[in-house]
Amino acid sequence: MQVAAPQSFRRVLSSMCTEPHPAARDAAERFLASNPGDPTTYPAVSALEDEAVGMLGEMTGLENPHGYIASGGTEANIQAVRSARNLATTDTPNVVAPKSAHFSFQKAADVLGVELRLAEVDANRRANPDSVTGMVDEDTVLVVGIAGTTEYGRVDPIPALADIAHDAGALLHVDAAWGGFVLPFTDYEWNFGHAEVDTMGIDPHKMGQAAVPAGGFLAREKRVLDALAVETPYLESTSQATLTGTRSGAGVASAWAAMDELWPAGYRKQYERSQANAEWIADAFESCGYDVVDPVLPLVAADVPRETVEALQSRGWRVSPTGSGELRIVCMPHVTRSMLESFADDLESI
Ligand code: 0PR
Repeated sequence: MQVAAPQSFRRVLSSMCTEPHPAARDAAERFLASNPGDPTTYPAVSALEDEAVGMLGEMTGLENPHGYIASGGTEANIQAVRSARNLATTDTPNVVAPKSAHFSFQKAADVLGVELRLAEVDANRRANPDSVTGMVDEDTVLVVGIAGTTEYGRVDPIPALADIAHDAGALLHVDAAWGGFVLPFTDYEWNFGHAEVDTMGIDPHKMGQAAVPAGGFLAREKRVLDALAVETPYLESTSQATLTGTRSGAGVASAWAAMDELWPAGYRKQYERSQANAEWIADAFESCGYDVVDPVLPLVAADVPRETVEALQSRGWRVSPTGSGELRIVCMPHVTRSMLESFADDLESI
């Protein structure tokens, strides 16, 4: 039987997935059949998971992290909401997040029976602290800040949001699913060392160059992770804090291998390459006469008309729009300068 070939990354410009690092691919293949959800039966992958969480802690300014390798940013966001809800006493919990938050918070609110309040963003597309303050009340269990938004790569004012959350008796969650592997090389204040962040999502399977599925959920305090744990009577281990039960050892092992290989020098080099590419393609859009949203992280949005986007798509470019219709290019590791040059040639000729 002929197995279908996977999608090539040669023309993929808007995805947040990428070609895994060769060491990560190799590790994923070797640990495919192990299940970190059952750590006493599969201790080798479980030990790798502990080390991977330790490395994520190092990257995010947290000395003694509590967490695990999740299936991705969606699971981390659901778990942040779930933990905050479980720790609170209100019967009518709400979560306040900026409008720029990823749609996974809608899923979290839906499955957990929590009200989601969406605050305004400012002219620079960052969460507006005044708007957040206006929405927080005694039933607020969690405030969310995004460190690298899905559509524009913006970093919210995390220290200010942490103050607002804690003044209201709520927790502060940072969604660094995409930004977490580039932000260590910038001057932004986004991590556990910069502010009183309680939980964070950070995805090795995005800029971290691990194989899918590899997300990260981190908590500063053990009690916050423990608020997620259920008893597991028929396993040798006694409790489980993850949302999934059986999960792939591939994600865990590949996250470990990618970070072992690339943190910090390899990630720094990748950030510099990606950021330079983002600035290059932003200039190319501008010289074609399009308005560009300044790439503060390696993600560019340009106001390109729909017909042009469709013409690019029909030439094989995998490009998707933002909610307001801009064409979005995410400078992931597989997005090379020569790919962008050939894209810019097509853009110009259209
Ligand atoms: N938080 C942020 C800030 C994100 O950008 C994303 C995903 C998530 C959470 C959710 O992460 P998971 O998808 O890992 O659960 N943002 C991209 C999006 O939804 C994900 C994506 C990835 C889209 C690859 C397309 C694609 O080909 O747009």
